[in-house]
This record gives sequence, structure tokens and C-alpha cells, in this order.
Amino acid sequence: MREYLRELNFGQGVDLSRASVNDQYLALARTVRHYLMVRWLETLRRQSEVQAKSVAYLSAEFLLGRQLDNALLAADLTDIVEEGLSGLGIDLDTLRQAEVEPGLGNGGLGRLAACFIDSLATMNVPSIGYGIRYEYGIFRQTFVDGWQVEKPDSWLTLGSPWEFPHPEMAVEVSFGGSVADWEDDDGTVRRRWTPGWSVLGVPYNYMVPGYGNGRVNTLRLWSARATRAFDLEIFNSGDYAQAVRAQTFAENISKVLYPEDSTPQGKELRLQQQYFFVACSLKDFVDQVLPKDFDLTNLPDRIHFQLNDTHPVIAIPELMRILVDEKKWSWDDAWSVVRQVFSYTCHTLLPEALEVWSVELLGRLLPRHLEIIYRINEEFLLGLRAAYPDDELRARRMSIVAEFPERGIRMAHLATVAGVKVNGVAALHSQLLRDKVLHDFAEYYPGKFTNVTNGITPRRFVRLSNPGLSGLITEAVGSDAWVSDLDRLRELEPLADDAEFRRRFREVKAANKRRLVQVLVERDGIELDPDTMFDVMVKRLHEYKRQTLKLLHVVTLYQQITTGALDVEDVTPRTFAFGAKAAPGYRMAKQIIGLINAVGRTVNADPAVQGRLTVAFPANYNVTLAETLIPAADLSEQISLAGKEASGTGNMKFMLNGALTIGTDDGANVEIRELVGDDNFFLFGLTEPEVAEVVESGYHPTSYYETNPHLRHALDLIASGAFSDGDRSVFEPVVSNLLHEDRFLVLADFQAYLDAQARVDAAYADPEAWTRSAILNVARGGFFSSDRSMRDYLDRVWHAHPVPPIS
Ligand code: 26M
Repeated sequence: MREYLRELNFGQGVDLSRASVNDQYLALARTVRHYLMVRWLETLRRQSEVQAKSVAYLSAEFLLGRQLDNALLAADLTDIVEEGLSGLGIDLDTLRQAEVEPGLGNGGLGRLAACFIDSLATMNVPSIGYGIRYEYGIFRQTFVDGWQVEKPDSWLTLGSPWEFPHPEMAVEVSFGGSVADWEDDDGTVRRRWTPGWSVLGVPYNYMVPGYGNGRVNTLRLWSARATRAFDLEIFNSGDYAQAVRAQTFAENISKVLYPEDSTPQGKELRLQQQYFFVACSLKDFVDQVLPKDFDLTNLPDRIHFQLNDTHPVIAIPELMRILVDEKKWSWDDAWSVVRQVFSYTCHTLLPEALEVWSVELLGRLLPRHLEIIYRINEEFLLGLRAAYPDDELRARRMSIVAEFPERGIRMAHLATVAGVKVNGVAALHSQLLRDKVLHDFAEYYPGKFTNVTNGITPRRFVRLSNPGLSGLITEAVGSDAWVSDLDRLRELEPLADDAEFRRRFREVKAANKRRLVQVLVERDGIELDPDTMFDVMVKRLHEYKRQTLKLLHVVTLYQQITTGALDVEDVTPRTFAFGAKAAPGYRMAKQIIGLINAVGRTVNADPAVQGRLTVAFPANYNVTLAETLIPAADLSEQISLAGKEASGTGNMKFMLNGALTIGTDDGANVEIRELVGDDNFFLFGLTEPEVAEVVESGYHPTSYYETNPHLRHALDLIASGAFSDGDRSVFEPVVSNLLHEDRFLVLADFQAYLDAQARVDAAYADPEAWTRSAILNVARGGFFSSDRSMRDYLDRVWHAHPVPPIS
């Protein structure tokens, strides 16, 4: 605590009596990071000493969540700090809550990256995360009359104690300009890129502490600055305003996270971001991380670059450019190294989510890279045509260059051609990649395709977010070894049949629900009854995820109660919790948010419902809210149309916190159900092959409307203006989309969903059996630790190994 007071006095420049909560939080954060510093330096020293193969995780997003608690846990400082602070009359929890979470990601993909670097550190794997230090993370969502309104997320304004800027290690990245032939000393004709402009990338290092192993890995996020030359030139020209504008232009590159998480917009700034962080990272690795005299022909022994979706795929031509243009290697030598050091993880199945950059844009921004891509494609097509003579259709399908609707570069094809491995993120997803999305490639490159099922870090999403359950588990296992060895949860299995254990498990869930109720009152002014079933659907708002399906269930219950078709006494009291951000330009998603809020307003206020149905939609769902919401859930909603959700990771978080899942046969739900068994999972809906069949034979949503009275009543009620003060036009687009388009077969799965929800009600009516299932969900969820995902990547993709510390 002496340390802490010193940080307060000399770091923050205040004394205790005058310190704001933020001052106190910052001082504590600095104290903790100071403590971790020694281990960080030790890790770096060891890493350069041992020269083991490392992993570089390249990701445009790292959705970290709050750092303080995780750092305290990793360093085993929680108790000591809590005690010390309380001696000063300070409540640790108050300081925890002062932290603004770094929301540098959209959803699943960004959070996955954060879980992975946590696991890599915990497993002693030499590794580094590379990404972008956005000044503004994912927008803050507010509701105005129930409609989403976005506010900037200025997470840096109160100070960011976890980052270490290194302006002296800045690297330069160039854009634009032109390419021409030139003759080098020995007369070979080479290509030379003369860029049009450049920016600096300033690295900001973040500690990634391993759990209880004294290791601290690095996450390096890049921030864009104007170059010195740029600065000087323009300032000297005397046009001050122009010079300031130029700086702003450069700094724009890392200004804001793009909030789309599935439909790339093809925006120039987005491509600038991608190349910016990738070029910075490669240069950093080659020039700074590797030893000075390193022979790059040995690169594959020292590094594997994992490409988190296609966002960093421009790294492939960039490494070619470095080797061919800068290091003067032959094309073939360069290619033989490049094709050994990248692998690509695909996170989607939606065709519209696959990135294609227009040749016009790519050629303007990165003319040399476009040439390199063309050459890669030429040689790829040469091999392809040799393997499949006279199959021009196949060549066109597989080409890296698309011709329609405009000339474009298919980043997934580039990644697949150059990558050592291509993986999907759950068993079903990987299967569909092989069989459908990338089928031609799977045929051409057998052995390149693999699966690594996603995982989540048990440190943040069980140990920290659910202390009550953690206490129970630790008692049952006999130690806290499960926190870094999650298979030990299996030891809980027999306790599912122990009435006393069930009682305590139930008490933990009840306490978590009370904690959530309190948080929502303070955070949103939402009042909930903890003695109801908490039925939770939290994830990005997207049509394929089918928030409307859950809403139709709510409306159906409401409709039945108000018309007297259902006696309100017979309704299981439920709280329907939603959390979802919509991409600001995604109009249907925003309409659906408006509709959820409108239904909530009406249902919550209707005395006929007698408080048995409550809709809660707290704004701005984020990692921090997830940490209290998920442990309080009874029922986890994972109801995407089969074949659309690549994996899902929220589903795993719920399972490991003792919620039961109602879900389709999609993504990792498939594996969850396999592990937990049909008796402990509420399965419903069409399977992926059935979906394909229905779509194939022509899907007519109206026929479901016409034949299913529940569905008709629910949709009619929405259309009647019952939730929009009689105005029939407000939600007409949602209703008519469902009736006439319904791309994601909501109506086709509606009745099956109602039936499954009836099974949920029946099961919930038997608390002992329900609790038994909940315990089995926890006991059988160990597979979903991201530690296991990392082991799979190490074995199947990276062929790297942990380097345990010398103890
Ligand atoms: C692309 C271009 C421009 C702006 C944003 C993007 C973009 C950002 C994020 C596109 C996709 C993004 O993420 C997709 C995603 O989150 N996929 C999810 O990945 C999870 C982790 O693997 C899976 O669990 C989810 O099923 C999958 O939807």
C-alpha cells in the first residue's frame, strides 16, 4: 500500500483526501502494472534468449474488457489489495467499476482474440498479439424512444494506465503512388514502388499476464501519426491550417473502429487500417523482434502469423513485397517462405460477409500489392489449369480476382491459396467450409482444411465473473487447479446428484440474479424480479441470429394472456433479457431494436400480465455487462438459423455458468449438445441440410402465417400498431420482411421454437431436475476453455510449443 500511496501522490499528483475515484483507480492500476513489470521484462528476455518459435496473432480487433481485475487475479494480488485498500477506507469494487473497458472490437471475433492471448500467456506460449489502437472503440449505444442512437466511445479520455506508448519505435507505412521498372546493379529488372504518402505507426504495448505463472506476454496495438517529414514540409510551407489538416488525415487511420461485424462496406479508410496495422506489425517483427542478423530463410522456424479472418490478409503480399523488393529475393524463394508462415481462420458462412476489395481501390492505395496479388493469382491459376484442364468455370470460381459485379480481390481466396492451414471455428462450420463455401479449394488442397473449435477464457468468464460458482467448484475439485485446467470440471458430475450441492448451486445462481438486478437498477434504472426465470439473448443484432424469433415468442405469450387464451396464472414468470448493438447502417437491425423496446414498453406496463412477463433491454451491452448478465442467466438463447452462426462463443459462456441452452443445431451448439446430452439441452428447428432443402424447393413464409394461428396473431398484433400507439407504419418493414422474404426462416422454425419453450417451462417447474442439468452443463463444459483451443492450434496449425519458465 506504500506503493499505492506513492502512485497516488507522485503519479496522479493528489493526496488521498482529495483523490477522486478515478485518481484512485489509476493509482491502483499503476501499482499493479508496476508489480507485473518485472515479469514482463523477464518474459521478453527469456523469449529472445530461447529463440523458440512464436505465434503472432494478427487481428483488427481485440475486445479486451476491463483489465484491472484480470491483472489482479493473474498476479494473485486480489486479497492483499482488497485488504490494504480497506485499511485506507477504500472499496476495491468501487475502483474496479471506475475502469472504462477498452471496447476495441465488435463482438465474437474481437472477444475471441482477447481470450486467445489470455490463454497463450497462461500456457507459456511465446506469442504476440498485433492490432490497432482505435481512439474510439465500438460505439456506446443509447436508446431514444426505443431507437438506437450511437455515441462515440472515448475510452481514453480519463487516462489509460495499461498501455505503454513507444514513439521511439515508430515505423513508417506508405500508401499510394506508382510502380515502375528499374535496373539494379547486376542488371536485373525489378519493380520499384514510389509511394505517394506515408504515416507513422506508434506501438502501444499492453501487458497480457498469464494466470499464476509469472509470465507476461505482449499485445502491441498501433496508433497512426503524421510523419515528421510530412509535418516539417508542410509547416515550412507556411500553410499552418493545411499542416494541421494533414496531421488529422494521418491520425484518422486509427481513429475509429468500424462498427460493422458482417457486411464489409469496402471503405477506403478500412483498407488503410488493415494495411496500416499489418505493415507495422510485419516490419516490427522482422526488424525489431527477430535478432539483428536473422536469416529470413529460416522465418518459418521462428514465427507463424495467424490471420484472424480476412482483415489482415494483406500481410501476404506485404511479406512478398518485403522479401522481393526490399531484400531482393527471387519471387520463388520469397513465395516458398511466405507460403509457410501464414494461416487463416474464417469466422463466417454468410457470402456477403466475405471481403472483396475493388481492384480500383486496391490499385490506387497499394499499387505494388495489387501487382503481387495478380502474380500470385497467375501462378495459382497455372497450377489449377494443369490440375483441371478445360475446367474454365472452376478457374473462374476459384480465382483470387473476381470479375463481377466489378473487378475485385477475394481476400478469402488469397488467404486460402497462401495459407498453410485454413480453419473454421466449430466442427459444423469447418465442415460447411469444406463442403460448400470453399469446396473447390478443399478439393484442390486436401489437408489444408482443419477445424479448431472456439473457446473462452475461464479466468474472466468463470473465475472472475462468477465468484460464487468458482468457490463451489474449487471446493469440489479440492483446489483452484481447474482455472487453468478446465477439464477438471468433470469432477463436478457426481455432485449433480447431491441434493446439498444442488441447493448451494441454486443459491449461487440466485445470488447472481440479485447481483444483476442491483446492477441494472443502478446502470439503467431497470427493475427486475430475481424470482423469475432469466431468459437471456445477448449478441450482436443480426437477422441470421433471429432476435425476432425470440420476440415472436414474447408477443405470442402476451397475446395469449391479453385475449384470455392463456390463464396468466399458468405462465412461468420470466424475464426476457436482450442485449444487442446494431451496425449503425443496418436498417432492419435497428428496426428490430425499436420493436423489441416497443414490445417491452407495452408488455411491462400492462397490468393484465401481472408482472409475469418482463422484457429488459439494457442499452450498450458490452463485455462488462456480460460479466454480470451471463452468470445470472437460467436460459441461454442460441437460436440462429442452422448453418449461419459459425460458432458462437456466448453459448459457451452461458453453459459454463450453469445456464441451460435452447438452441438450434448450429455452430458450437452442436458440440455443446453432444457433450451435455439431449436431456440437458433444448434442441429445436431445422437442421442445416433441411434448411438447404427448404430453400432449394422454394420457401414461402406466408404459408406458415396462414396455417399457424399463433404466428398469425403475433404478427397481426405487431402490424396492428399495438406496440406503436396505433401507428401501423412503424414496424411494417419488419413484419413485411418476415412475411415476404424471411431470409433466415424465422417463420419456418416458429412452431418448433414455441414447442421447445414449452419444454423449457416444464423442466423449469422441477427445480431439482433443472439444477441437476445446470450442474451437468458446467461439469461437461471444460472442452470450451480457450486453453484447449490454443492446444489445438499449436498441434494442428502452428506447430509451436509452450516454453515453461525456469523455476
Ligand atoms: C469487416 C469489414 C469492415 C468492418 C467490419 C468488418 C467485420 C468485423 C468483424 C466483419 C466481421 C467481423 O466479425 C465477424 C464475427 O464476429 N464473426 C463471429 O466470430 C465468432 C468467433 O469465431 C464466432 O463465434 C461467431 O459465430 C461469428 O459470427
